[in-house]
Amino acid sequence: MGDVVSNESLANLLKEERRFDPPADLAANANVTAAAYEQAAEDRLGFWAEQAKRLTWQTPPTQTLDWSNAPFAKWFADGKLNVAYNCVDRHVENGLGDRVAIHFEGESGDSRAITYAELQREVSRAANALIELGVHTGDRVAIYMPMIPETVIAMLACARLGAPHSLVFGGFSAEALATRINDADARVVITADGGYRRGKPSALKPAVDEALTKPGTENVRSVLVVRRTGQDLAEAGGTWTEGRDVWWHELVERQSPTHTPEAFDAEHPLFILYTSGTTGKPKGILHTTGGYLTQVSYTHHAVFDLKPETDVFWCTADVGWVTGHSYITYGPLSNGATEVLYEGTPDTPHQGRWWEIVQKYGVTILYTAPTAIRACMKWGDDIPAKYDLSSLRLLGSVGEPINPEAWIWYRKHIGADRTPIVDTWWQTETGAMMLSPLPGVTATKPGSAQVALPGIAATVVDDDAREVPDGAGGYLVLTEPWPSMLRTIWGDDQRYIDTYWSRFEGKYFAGDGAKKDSDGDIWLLGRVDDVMLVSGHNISTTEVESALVSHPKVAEAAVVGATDPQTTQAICAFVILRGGVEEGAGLVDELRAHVAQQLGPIAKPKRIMPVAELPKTRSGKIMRRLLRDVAENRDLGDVSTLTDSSVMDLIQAKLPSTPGED
Ligand code: 6R9
Repeated sequence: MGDVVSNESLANLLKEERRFDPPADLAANANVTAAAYEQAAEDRLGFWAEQAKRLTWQTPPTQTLDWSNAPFAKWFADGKLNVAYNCVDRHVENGLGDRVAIHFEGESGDSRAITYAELQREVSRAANALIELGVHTGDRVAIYMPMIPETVIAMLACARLGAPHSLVFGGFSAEALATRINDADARVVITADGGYRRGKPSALKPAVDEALTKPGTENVRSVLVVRRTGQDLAEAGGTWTEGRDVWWHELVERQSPTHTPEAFDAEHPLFILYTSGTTGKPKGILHTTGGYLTQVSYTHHAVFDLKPETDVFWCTADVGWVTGHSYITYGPLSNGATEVLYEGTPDTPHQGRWWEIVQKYGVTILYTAPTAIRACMKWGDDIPAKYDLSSLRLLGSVGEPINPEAWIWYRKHIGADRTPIVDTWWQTETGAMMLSPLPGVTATKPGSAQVALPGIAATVVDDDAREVPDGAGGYLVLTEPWPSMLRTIWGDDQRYIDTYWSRFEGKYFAGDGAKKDSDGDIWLLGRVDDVMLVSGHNISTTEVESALVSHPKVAEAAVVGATDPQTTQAICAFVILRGGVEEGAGLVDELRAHVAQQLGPIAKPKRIMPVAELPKTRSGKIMRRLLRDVAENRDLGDVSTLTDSSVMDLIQAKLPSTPGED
């Protein structure tokens, strides 16, 4: 990795000159000021002990960090609290029962507002229902649901009982669901008949039925089913197993709306969430109670500058991903926020759907992913322009490096050239945000997550674990434990040590490449597995992609290194053009010349292929592995985790006539 920036022609890759100071009114009223960095630098653990006071503890902790058994951390170990109480009941006790917690918007326009008082009743009923199904503290509950309020209610009901949940994204197959049920040894599955997606009901229950025929799922004794679409189960390919399957509306709705929460140890497991590694079985990332909630609550307050009385927050992620766990369920609700929960896709029934929702609810803070921003760029500037987006005051990005051009587009066309953008770097494993500007403090740079949050220690190291100087590149590492860190991989402590703590002694290895610019700000360069080796130079896929996206005709780009006899790897780019741009002769040469001019001749793609879509994981990350298969004319590997596997057929169909070879 060191090469990426030691090479002079690449040293100034996309050197970003644009800076955006915090708006004066935001800075003057910001929840968090520059003093937070000083406090945390002086006394990191004291800083986190202070943040833990944001929560209501039944037994306040006297200990902060126990790192004596590193890398197995304990935070606030002698404290006791209930997560659901912190996210719901205490707000009602504080007189906020009438505040809307969730504005639910269904894909087809049905909507429902749920106040904190209602949420308390619903979560209590669901907890009582789980008790009736025999769920005990410590039992694992699998949740396989669409984006509906019952999903959040189910998570909170599990948390209330100390029964760790394991959400499996609703787009995953029966096979993937079975693997996860088996690994966590789940006892109950909560699901729905289906959800709405792209204007149609999309069934879920049949996948549960199929999953439960597979070995290793025998311990599931109940399936609790929300009726969302009302579709005929048998017609959708499902079954109903008497004695095992039970309707939510029959069981939950007849329960008492009160339930007294019990406080659990701060290190009690809260949830398991699986991340699919590139190889091997998925890793069950384990998060626990007190440290996790402290950091999601603090970061949601600090990074989004949340004013719960007036803000309307919207995180567009699916609740089945970590972003949904931390910034739909636990962060916003622990802070008493009002938030939007949207069931469907951004372009159903039309490409202005999101902006219509922003306008309808007066959304003030929007948190989304670069992939969605680039899709909007592709659809055209005129679409958001039709809506009143003036309520927005802060924008966030997460999930992938955001190309500077996409950042600028987001600020200009969604944020009216006025709103700060917080580019937040973190992972399922980190539980909460780790690097991000603070909107009232940091002068932001398009494309960079910039700095570790107060209380977080991150840096960039070389192959020998030495911190790189400003202006150089290497690997992103976290050098001190943090409250919301994963505690282990479920059932596999050794894999936890090997995966995260063995590459650099005493440091957490995130798997991401990064560089420090001349100010010491951090730029993420993508997963290290994706870095290309071209004629002896390590070149980051992210930087070549950003160079392509900085061309006015390109909305999105994915770059891979394909084996090449002369140069070890050759850069191969797949590009999606902006709305209205024709492919046309000369385009490929124009783009190659543009990259060469931006980054230097070494980074010039050997091939560029305009495509209609790119293969993405279901959380919106580009699957470069498949594009490498295409670029190297190999049979495609596993496409089961793709959002839409027909995308690959389209890409392959284009191959024979591909222009742009040297
Ligand atoms: C929250 C989430 C984690 C990986 C991470 C990195 C990439 C996330 C990013 C970012 C650059 C950002 N990533 N946020 N890269 N800038 N702001 O996405 O969790 O699904 O576990 O993915 O996503 O590569 O290592 P997860």
